[in-house]
Amino acid sequence: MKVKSIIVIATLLFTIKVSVAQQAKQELWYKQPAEKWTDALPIGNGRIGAMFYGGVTHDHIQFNEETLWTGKPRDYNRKGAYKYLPEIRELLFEGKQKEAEALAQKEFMGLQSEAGNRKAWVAEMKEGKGMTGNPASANYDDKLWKTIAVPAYEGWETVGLANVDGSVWFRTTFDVAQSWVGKDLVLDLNKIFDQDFTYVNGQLVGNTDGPDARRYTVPAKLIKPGKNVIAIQVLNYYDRGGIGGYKDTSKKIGIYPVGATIEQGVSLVKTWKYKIQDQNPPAVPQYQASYQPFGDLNLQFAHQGSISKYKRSLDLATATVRTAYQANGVNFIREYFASEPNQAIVINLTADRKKSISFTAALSSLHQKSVVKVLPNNTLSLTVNVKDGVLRGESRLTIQVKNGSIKTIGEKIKVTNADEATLYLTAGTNFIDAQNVSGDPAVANMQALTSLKGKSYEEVKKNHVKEYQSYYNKFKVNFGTSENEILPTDERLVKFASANDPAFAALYMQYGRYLLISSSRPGTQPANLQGIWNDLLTPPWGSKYTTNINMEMNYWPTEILNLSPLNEPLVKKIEGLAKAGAETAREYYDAPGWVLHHNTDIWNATAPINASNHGIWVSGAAWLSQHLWEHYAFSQDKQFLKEEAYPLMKGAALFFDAFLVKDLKTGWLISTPSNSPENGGLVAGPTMDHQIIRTLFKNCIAAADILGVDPDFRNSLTAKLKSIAPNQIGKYGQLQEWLEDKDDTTDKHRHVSHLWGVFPGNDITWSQDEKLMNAAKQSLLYRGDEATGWSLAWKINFWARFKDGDHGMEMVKMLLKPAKSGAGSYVNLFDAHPPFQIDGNFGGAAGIAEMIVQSHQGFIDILPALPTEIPQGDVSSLRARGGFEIELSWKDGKLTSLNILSKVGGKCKVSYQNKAIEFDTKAGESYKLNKDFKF
Ligand code: FUC
Repeated sequence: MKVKSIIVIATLLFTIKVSVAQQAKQELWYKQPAEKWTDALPIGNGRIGAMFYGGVTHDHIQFNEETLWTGKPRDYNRKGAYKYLPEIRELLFEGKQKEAEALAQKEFMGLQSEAGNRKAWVAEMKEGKGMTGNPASANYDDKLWKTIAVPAYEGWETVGLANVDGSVWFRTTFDVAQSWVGKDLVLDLNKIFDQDFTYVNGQLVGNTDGPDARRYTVPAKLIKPGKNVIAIQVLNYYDRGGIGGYKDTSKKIGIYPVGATIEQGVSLVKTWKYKIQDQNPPAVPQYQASYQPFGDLNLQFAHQGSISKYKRSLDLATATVRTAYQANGVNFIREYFASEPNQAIVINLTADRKKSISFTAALSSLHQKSVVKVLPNNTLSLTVNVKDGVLRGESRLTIQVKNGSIKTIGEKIKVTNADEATLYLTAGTNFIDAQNVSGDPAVANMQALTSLKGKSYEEVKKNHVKEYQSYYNKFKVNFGTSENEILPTDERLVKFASANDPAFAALYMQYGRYLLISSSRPGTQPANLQGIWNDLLTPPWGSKYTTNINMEMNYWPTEILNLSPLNEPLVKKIEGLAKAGAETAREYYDAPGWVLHHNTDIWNATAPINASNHGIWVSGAAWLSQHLWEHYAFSQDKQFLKEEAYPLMKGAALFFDAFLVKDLKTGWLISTPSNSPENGGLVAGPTMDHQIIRTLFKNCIAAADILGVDPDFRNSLTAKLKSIAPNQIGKYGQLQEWLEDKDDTTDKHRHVSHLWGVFPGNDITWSQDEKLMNAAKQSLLYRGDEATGWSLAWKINFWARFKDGDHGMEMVKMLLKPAKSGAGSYVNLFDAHPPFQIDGNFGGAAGIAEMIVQSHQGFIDILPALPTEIPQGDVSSLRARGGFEIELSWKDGKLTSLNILSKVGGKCKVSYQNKAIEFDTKAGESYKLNKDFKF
C-alpha cells in the first residue's frame, strides 16, 4: 500500500473516531427498556410530544398534544374585588396579617369553575343507582366482582383502577374468634379518599367525608362468631381514590376489640372484592384548568428466541430516539422522532433480514370518553373528550410498509412479514385560542397526512433533522472528554457527584436546549411545568404555568444559549395574558395596565388562586416583561421592542404606577398586598416585588428613550423609581426578604425570591454595590444548598453571579444526582422537584452558561465563575447582551482564545479577570482576542 493511501485511511479512521466521540457526547442511552414514565425518552415538535419506553416485545408510546386541557374559556375574575383592597391594605399596615388573609380569602380570590351537584349524586349512589340488590348486605352475592389490593395509599389508580373517579363498592370478610363475642370492635381503615359509607354485616358503622382518619366502633351486637362481612361504598370526586390505609405501610389496617391493638386483631391488608358503581362524579370546582395526556400507542411484536445487544438511546444532535436489539439473530432498529415540518410523530421499524417486521399497533387513551375507530387505508383514529371541559382531540395512526401484509383486525393494525414499516401518528384538538374552541380536531391530522403524501421516510427524516438543527446547531459546547462517557446515562448519573465528568454537565446543557426546542417551537404554546410531556389526568400542579418562578425559569436558556426564536410562544402568551390581566387589574385594583398573579393556564387565567397567603402576588406581568426586554437586549431588535415588547411592558408598568402606595412608616413606595413567593404569607412590601418593579420601570424608561416615545410617562416612572423601597441589609448581614428586618436565618424555604435582583435580575451586581451583593450571598448561605429541583437550578445561577463557580458546580452535582425520593434527576434526566417538573432542566442549563459568560452589568464578563472541575473547554456561540455571539476556549482554567461576533455593530466592552477592553464593532464582523486579551 502506498504511503499516501495509508495517510488517507488513517485520516478517515481519525475522522470517524472523532465524529463517533462527538456523537457519544450528545446521547442519552440505556441498556434496558424503560420501566417507568421517567425512564422513557421524550421527543416533541413543540406541539406534539411523546415518551418512548422501547420495550422489545411491547413498546409503549405515550403521547400528548399541547392544547388538550380541562376547562373552558370563562371569566376568572371576582367582580368588584377592588372594594376590599383598601381594607386589606389597612389591616396589613396595622400588622393584622391573619385578618387581612381571612378577608382576602373571602373576597379577593378568583372564581372557581362550577361545582357539580354533589348532594344529588350522593343520594343517587346511596340509593344504589347502577347496582343490582344491596351490596351492603351481608349475604350479597359478589362472586362475579373483581379483586383489588387494599389498602393503596397512593390511590386505587396505582393498583388497577387507573383513571377512575366515582363510586366503587368494596367487600371483604373477617373471622371472629369466640373470645371476641360480646365485645365492641374497632375498625381501623385510616385514610379513605374521599368519602365512605362503611357497613358491617349490612349495618352502617361509619360515614366520613374528607381527610379524617376512619376508626369506627362496631357495636358488639352486630358481630357474630365466624365469618362477618365488611362492605364499603367509596365515593371519590377527584384525583386519587379508594381505601388508603397508612402512608407508613408497616402500619396495618384491620379490626380488633376495643382496648386491644391492631396486632391482636385481624389484618384487613389483603385482596378485597370491588365493583365500580359509577364513574361520573359531580365536577369539583377548580381555580384553573389542567394539562391532559392524549393517548397511548402500543406496539406488540412477535419476537421469538433470545434477545441481545439491546440499546435505547436519544441522539440530541438529530432529535431522534432509537431502540436497537438482536432477536433470533436478526438486528432490529426502531427510530422515533417528532417532525415539525410534517407535524407527526414518526416511527420507523427496520431489520437486517427481509420479512422480519411483524407487529400489531393499537391506540388507547386514559380519557373515559375516548373511541378508537378504523378508517380507510389502514388508518386508526382515536377521539377523546376531556372530562370537565370543552376540549376534544383526534389522533390518527397510519402505517406504510415495504412488502409483507398490512390489515386491520378489530381496532388494531396488523403488519406481517414486512421488510420495513413506518408509522405516522398525528393529533389535533378544537382549541384555537383562549377564547375560541370552535376548531375541528381532524384538521391537524388531515393536514399532516396530506403533507406526508408521496414522501419517503428518508425525506421526512431529512426535513426533520434540517429544521431541528436550525435551532440546535446554533450552539456548541465541549468540556473535554471524561472516562464515564462510555457509561450508559443512568450509570453515569449515579457516578456524577463523585466522579470527574464535566462532559456530563455539557451534555446536560444540550439536553436542556433539546427539551426546550422540543416543547416550545414558534407557533406553539409555551413550555408548561412539564414541557409538553404528561401522562396523568390530574398532574402535579395541573402541569400548568406557575409564574412566581417556574414559567420564567423555563425561558432562562433562550437568549444566552442561542435559542432566541423559541421565545415566540412566550411572547404570544404574554399578549394573551395582558388582555386577560387588564380585566383583573380593573376588577381587583381599579388600576390601568395589566396584572398577573402567581399562576396561569391555557385559558390565560390572571386572578389570584388557591389561598390568600400565597395566591395574591402581583408581579407576574412585571417579571414576564423582563423577558421581553431581555429579548431586545440580546438581539437589539428595535422593531420587536417597538411593536411587541414595549406596549406590553408599558401596560405592566402602568399598573404599578397606579398600584404602588406610600408606606406610612418609611415613606417609600411599596407593593401591597403581596407575598414573597410562597413564604411568609400576605404582606406589605416584599423585597422581590420592589426589585422586579424597579427593573420594569428602568427597562420601560430605557425603551421609551430608544424609541423616542412617551416623555411624560417616562418622567413619571423616573420620579417614582427613586421612591421605591430599596434593598436593605438586615441585622444578620442578610439581604432582607421583607420591608421589616424579620428574616429567620434558619429558614430553608425553596423560594429565594429576594435574590431576584441578583438573578435573573440585575438590580444587585458587583459593579453597582458590593455590600448588597455580599448580603445577598449571606442570605443564600443561610438558606443552604438543599432544595427542590428548580430551586437547586436557581442556586446554580446565583453562585455563578456571586462568581463562585465551585459552589455552582456543587449545585450542578446536586441537581444531577439520581432522584430517589428527593430532588435531582430521573433516569431520563428529567428534573425531579420531585415529582417531575421541567423548570430545573432549563434553569440548570442556563446556570452552567452563566458560569462561562455573563453580560448583565453593561459589559461581557468572560469565564466569571469557571469551576475548577471544568478546567478546559470550548464553547460557541453563547450570546451576550448588545447583540454579540461569543466563541471561546480555555485550558487549565485559563482563557486561550476569544472570538466575538458583533451582530449589529456598536460598542463592545469585555472583561476577563482583571483585564478589560472596549472597542467599536461593525455589524457582521468578528473580533479575535488572544489569551492576553489582545487583538
Ligand atoms: C411553586 C413552587 C412549588 C412548585 C409549584 C409548581 O408553587 O413553590 O415548589 O414548583 O410552583
